[in-house]
Amino acid sequence: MNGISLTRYLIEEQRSKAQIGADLRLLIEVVARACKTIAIAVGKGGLGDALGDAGTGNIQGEAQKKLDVLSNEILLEANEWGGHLAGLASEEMDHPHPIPGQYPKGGYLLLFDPLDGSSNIDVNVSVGTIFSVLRCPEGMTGAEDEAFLQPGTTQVAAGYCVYGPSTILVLTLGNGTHAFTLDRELGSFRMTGRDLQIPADTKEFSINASNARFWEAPVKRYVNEMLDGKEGPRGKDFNMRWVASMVADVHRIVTRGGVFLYPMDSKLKDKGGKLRLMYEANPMAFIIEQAGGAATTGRERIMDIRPTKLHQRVPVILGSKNEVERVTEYHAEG
Ligand code: AHM
Ligand code: MG
Repeated sequence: MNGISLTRYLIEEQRSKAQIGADLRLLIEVVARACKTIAIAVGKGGLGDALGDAGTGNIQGEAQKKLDVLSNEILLEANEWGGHLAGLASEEMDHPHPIPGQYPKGGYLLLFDPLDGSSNIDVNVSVGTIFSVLRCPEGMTGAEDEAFLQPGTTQVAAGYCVYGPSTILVLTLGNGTHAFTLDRELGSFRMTGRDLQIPADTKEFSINASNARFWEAPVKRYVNEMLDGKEGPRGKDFNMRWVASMVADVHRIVTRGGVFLYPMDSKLKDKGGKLRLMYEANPMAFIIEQAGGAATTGRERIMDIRPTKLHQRVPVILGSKNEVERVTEYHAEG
């Protein structure tokens, strides 16, 4: 079945398993189309006058890159008129973006980090888009923060698009995790991986080691044991990889296994963590679990968290199941 288009995959899902309706199919197609547009902007690099700072900041006090702002606009414009959404929320916007009055409204909510890994844009390293789809609760308009505050277990779809040497969309509709590579000549996404499976064991880990002195004891123990290699309690050598674009780091794990950690540390305590629950941790957790992996804060399954704030941050540990379970045990032991 390799090589079918994203459109065909979605139509077959709609037909055979009644997994998705026409609205959700349209939504995914529109997001994929927006990702193609972002891929073109990212690919132009310095030719497009899109590199560098936008000179603005987002609600989290982070400086926005021009491509952060552009990608956000591309996703908003693509999605607001189709009639499939009740509202949109983004890492780059303080509050949800309501559907403009002249357009029909639908039953879904779309959340996204339009361009994750912004620090890598100017140095030509992979960046990506992450998205999550929820149902708009009864009695809400989709313009209020509260409509979006649902645990990850309620997601109906999630995905990311990595803009690397090739552009790859990884998607779950709750029925496995699948990869689609952009055929640049045809301009369409074609399936290049069905039912991706993350190996339960791994010899590769991913963490920003410059934060080591701020980590909590269970994470220090876990990482130190890996660093001790063959001679240590793990009895094997580990390799380390850190792209600093979550999308790229997660894509490596989805492709060949591994464990990714952005754990709690003493300088992140006030914020709750580094990565955002609603449009980074939850969609990635859904994708990872659908590929046989696991995702936790160290103390709680990511998708079980009851969100209290749209821009809430959480610690994230995800990837190969046996590794995630081991870190979780270390947290439980204190
Ligand atoms: P961003 O959404 O502002 O790009 O921030 C999220 C990124 C993740 O992609 C990545 O895992 C992390 O921040 C990198 O952090 P660090 O600067 O500690 O390497
Ligand atoms: Mg991000």
